[in-house]
Amino acid sequence: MTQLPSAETLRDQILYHLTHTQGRGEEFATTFDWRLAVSYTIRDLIVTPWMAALRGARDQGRKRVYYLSMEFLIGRILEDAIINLGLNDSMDGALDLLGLNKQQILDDEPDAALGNGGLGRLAACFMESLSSLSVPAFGYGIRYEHGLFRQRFEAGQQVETPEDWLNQPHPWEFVRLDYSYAIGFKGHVEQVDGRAVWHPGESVIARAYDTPVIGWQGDWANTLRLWGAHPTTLFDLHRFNAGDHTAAAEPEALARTISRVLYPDDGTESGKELRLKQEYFLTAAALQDILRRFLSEHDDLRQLPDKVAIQLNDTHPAIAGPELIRLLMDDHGMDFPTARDIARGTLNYTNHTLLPEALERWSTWLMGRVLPRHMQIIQMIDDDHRLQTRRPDHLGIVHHDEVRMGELAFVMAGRVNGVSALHTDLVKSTVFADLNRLHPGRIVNQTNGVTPRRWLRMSNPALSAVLDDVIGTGWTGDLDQLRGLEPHAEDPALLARLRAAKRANKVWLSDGLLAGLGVRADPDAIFDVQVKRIHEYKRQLLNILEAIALWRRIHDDPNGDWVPRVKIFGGKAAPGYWLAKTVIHLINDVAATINTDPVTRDFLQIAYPPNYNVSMAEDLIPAADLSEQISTAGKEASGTGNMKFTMNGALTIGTLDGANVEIRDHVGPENFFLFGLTADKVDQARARPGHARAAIEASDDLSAALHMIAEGRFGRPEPYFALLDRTWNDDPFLVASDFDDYFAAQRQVDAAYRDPARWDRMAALNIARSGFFSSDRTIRGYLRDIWKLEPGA
Ligand code: 26Y
Repeated sequence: MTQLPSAETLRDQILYHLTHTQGRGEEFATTFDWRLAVSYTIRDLIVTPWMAALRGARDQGRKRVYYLSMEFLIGRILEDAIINLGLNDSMDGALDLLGLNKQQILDDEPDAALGNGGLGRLAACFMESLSSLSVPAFGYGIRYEHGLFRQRFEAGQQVETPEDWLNQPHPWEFVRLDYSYAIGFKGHVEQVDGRAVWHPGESVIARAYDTPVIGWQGDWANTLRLWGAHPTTLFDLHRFNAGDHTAAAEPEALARTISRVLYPDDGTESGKELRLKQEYFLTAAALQDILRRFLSEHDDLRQLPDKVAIQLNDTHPAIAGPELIRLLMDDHGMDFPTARDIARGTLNYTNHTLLPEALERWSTWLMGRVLPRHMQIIQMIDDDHRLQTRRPDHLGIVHHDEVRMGELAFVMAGRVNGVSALHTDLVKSTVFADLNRLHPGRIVNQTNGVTPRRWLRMSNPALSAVLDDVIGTGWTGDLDQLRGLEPHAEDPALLARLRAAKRANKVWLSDGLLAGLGVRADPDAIFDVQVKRIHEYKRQLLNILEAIALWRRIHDDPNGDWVPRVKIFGGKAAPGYWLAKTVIHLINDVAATINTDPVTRDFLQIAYPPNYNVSMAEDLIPAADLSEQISTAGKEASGTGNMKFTMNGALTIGTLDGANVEIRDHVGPENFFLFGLTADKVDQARARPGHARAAIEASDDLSAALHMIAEGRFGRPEPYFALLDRTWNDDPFLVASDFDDYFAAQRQVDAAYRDPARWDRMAALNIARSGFFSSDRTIRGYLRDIWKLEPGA
């Protein structure tokens, strides 16, 4: 931005919006009114660069990136926008002039929780980096009325309640009534003069709701376009007039269902027709919009790959392959090979998981019923692929009466990418080994990253101030500049400043934990944090078992030289994921017992604040000393939380899994607490009969911990019998096999923490060497290797 508005100008604009947009006098204004007035003031300043970016991309005929994702976990928008516009200081000034409390205003904004976890948060970081790099891009998603459910604990157990962020005005979006598309489902296909004509049996309208995403320094904004589902006919007047008032509203209710709720799952399959409809709804609306824009600027659809790069965020929008072929053949009269090549030149696919239960499959019966024309085209793609690759024996896309969406996405993609080096190797050697042999070079790696604007500058002002002072402010837009900190890593004065920043964040969190949960977290204790979805492979169970074993040891030797620790957990379990919910219950039960033990209370506390979300992450991560990244090796595709912790100066205790491998390579093995089996050993270990039982019997600490649960030391044991039984007899994620190594690594953490100079140096080096994990680097990689376009100025 050329000229930044002053505090006085911002104040005047806020007052203007309070009066003219909110229609409120100052003396009646609530926090909500003020927040909206502030948001509209900031939004006004985004609109100009946004329009300029849209015009610029069109006038210069630039290639555009389209990111299709069922999830965008953006969190709050206001503070991020203030910071990217460079208005932090003048906004502080304006709010002071108005006598308003900034924190209160920021906290009034609900999180936009249109995602479950890592994949959705990655999409949000990518949108921010695309704008920061001035790349013309659109994010396409669904405008869920209810985002991810809210989590409460009742008697230690997760209870879900609906989330209703749209129950109030959402100041950031612009509805575009003119960008509405009909989306069909079901019906039948007819051949007319050699062309297929699909007559859908149902249809809904997809309406565009746009949110601008402003980049760092406010020069460029892209559009996050979320589709809302609306009925084609609002209302059945005939039925209404006949007196059936409820039934008259049915069409509306049915259509709206499609954008009503986010699929509340991050890995377990449910096979719902609604989910398939949601996926097609997003994809079909996005593709119609992309082709409309393309045809408004060009006339030859064969140039599509030169002007359009589409990224499929996992297989969820993988129906894009058949849909694009359908549009090109049925609507634009192309033959199959031409349509196929254009689609493959345009589409790319990111794989985020190897877990078999998260790989999408739809029965051919369901696919054929909901999307009959697409089922035909999928069969054509499959037959053609067998023919082209001369592999009639190839397993294929359609197999055992199921459409395998991973294979479909792969076959229709120009590039397929994994999200960390290890994950990409595993993609090549396991799930897509066969396809990789048929298409060598198609699979590429793009290790994930996170935006340093939100995850450092915004969420950690204390650390940012130290960085600005020591290495200048350039790191925010060029995270590699953090390297400039390295020469100071031996300087006691710098280490003291970093320590003071961390401590300030810990005091802030400690106050919050006391007020919110009644847990006493001593800011001098190790803040040991595990925040992420609750999943067996992520092994929150391993962490809580370590807590029990440690508690027992402290109890046996209360005068020992223990290092005080606060274990902090955060995360939601999918509502239908019974085992994950049992782990939540166990953590809360263990916390209730341990936290009140007068013998150990000064050494060990456990806090599990409910409803972990993006905003909570922004409070927890800057206050963490220790980052728990303890998944079974080979199971966590990348992780992105791990990167946020590293750049905020937390040390990692972790396995060689996902991006942990690269984090350790970058920060140096001496600055990382490694433990556990490696990915290549996991399968062998699991194959050994009785592996868990043997490991438990060999470990005093582990068997004691398990017995204490079974004996009811943490409340009624019955809820845990099945979990205990699974741990003894099956333990597919090798909690038992890795336990002793983990326990020992935790004691190394204690030893390092006892030596503040050593710890501070390690933390400083973690920060200094974390530049690689900026999503700007990731986006540059996609631009170069996948999308084939240049970043902007
Ligand atoms: C099939 C459907 C129910 C489904 C819905 C959501 C399946 C998977 C997901 C979400 C997956 C996900 O969030 N994966 C995570 O993606 C991150 C970004 O790449 C990775 O860092 C992380 O390791 C991976 O678990």
